[in-house]
Amino acid sequence: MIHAIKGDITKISYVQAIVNAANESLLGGGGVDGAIHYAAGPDLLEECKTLGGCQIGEAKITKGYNLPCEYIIHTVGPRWHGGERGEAELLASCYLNSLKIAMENGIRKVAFPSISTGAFGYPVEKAAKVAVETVNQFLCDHSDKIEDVYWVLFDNHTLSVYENEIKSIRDAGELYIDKMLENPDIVAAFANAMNLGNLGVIAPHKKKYYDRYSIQWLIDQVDSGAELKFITFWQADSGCENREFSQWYQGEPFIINGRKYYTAEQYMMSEKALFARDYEAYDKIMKEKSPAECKSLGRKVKNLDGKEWGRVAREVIFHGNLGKFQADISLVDKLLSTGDAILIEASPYDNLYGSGIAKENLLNPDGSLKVHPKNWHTEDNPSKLSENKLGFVLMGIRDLFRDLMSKTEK
Ligand code: AR6
Repeated sequence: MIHAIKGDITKISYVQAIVNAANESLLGGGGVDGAIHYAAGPDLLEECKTLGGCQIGEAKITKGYNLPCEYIIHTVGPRWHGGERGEAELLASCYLNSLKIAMENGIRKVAFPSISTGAFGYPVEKAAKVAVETVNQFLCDHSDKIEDVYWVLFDNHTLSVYENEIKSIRDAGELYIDKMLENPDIVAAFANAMNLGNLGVIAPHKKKYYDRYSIQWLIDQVDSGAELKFITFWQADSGCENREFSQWYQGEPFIINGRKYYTAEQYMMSEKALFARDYEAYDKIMKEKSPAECKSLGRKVKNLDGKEWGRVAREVIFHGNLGKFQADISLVDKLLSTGDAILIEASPYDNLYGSGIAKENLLNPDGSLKVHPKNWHTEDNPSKLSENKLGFVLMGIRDLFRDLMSKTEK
């Protein structure tokens, strides 16, 4: 994906390479160049001396030395002379050549500064347009090789300009990931790679699955007198009923977008950290196998906009659980074996992802409901209606797998 974030590029640990906005000598300078040389240490200069400089628009690679990333790609941006001296083409070349070098070196995640917009005087709005369009096009052609491109921007103004540029490309439907999904060959290849036949789960369709069920839907079902069956789960320790459905369940590790996760909880908490742009927390969560630790790190994520996060949480848990189930067909079988039952995370503590009520207080011995869903709440928060988001998202995933099966059986 393409991201614009605020920060100091010398501190970024989650990419394999950062790009330096250097000058033709490659022997250091001010701005981001100075900061990179300072943080990498004097060995960087020694290696740079062997490179014989670099032309404007070209790029060369060195090791990362004391930086948290493995490599530095040095490129030389154009100086701004009013725009009539090929500045845009040269700036585009900086991005293209940097990404080519990244690809040749097996680098999948790269961070750029805002090349040329400091000492070289390139107007930020104009530079951001070239930068984002060039990288977006490159990713269209090479998304199998380059996974993430970040702009790490030092000041709020530059950040907002790059953010707006990404947004306008996305709003125009030109963002590479959306364009790729219009191509049936790519969708089919993607589906094959996931071993699921020609699956219709890609972005435009998935909302109908993760948003299909809700507490209001259940209230209406109960009120309409429909015959309903309920299946609960909570906690993942051995012996816990239907423990496979818990986000803490640890089965086969699974891969989502090239990253490995041990539990759906880890996926969710890492996404939470990314959502809040707390990359330090993200790093910690990605290194942590225990779901309990992931959750506790997730609680400490800084600068989280809880309301906004609440709006996307369903989609996030849908992705995480889809990844988890896809990694293990026996989990899919287990999910499908629940038929049309209402799935409930019967946690007495969780009124958001669960019912807020433990199984014994929620269901009668014959499996019927003891408490109407309009009265589901945790003991300590009677005024807040429980939402059972995890249960409902899992029901959406169950529908998805069922639809896929019926498509592939035809
Ligand atoms: N992390 C991220 N961005 C930074 C950092 C940092 N640590 N430090 C500065 N920036 P500039 P240029 C931002 O001048 O225009 C050097 O002397 C900065 O706020 O570094 O391509 C070279 O040796 C600005 O938004 O690069 C060349 O002679 C952006 O990085 C010349 O400057 C680029 O500013 C290159 O000029």
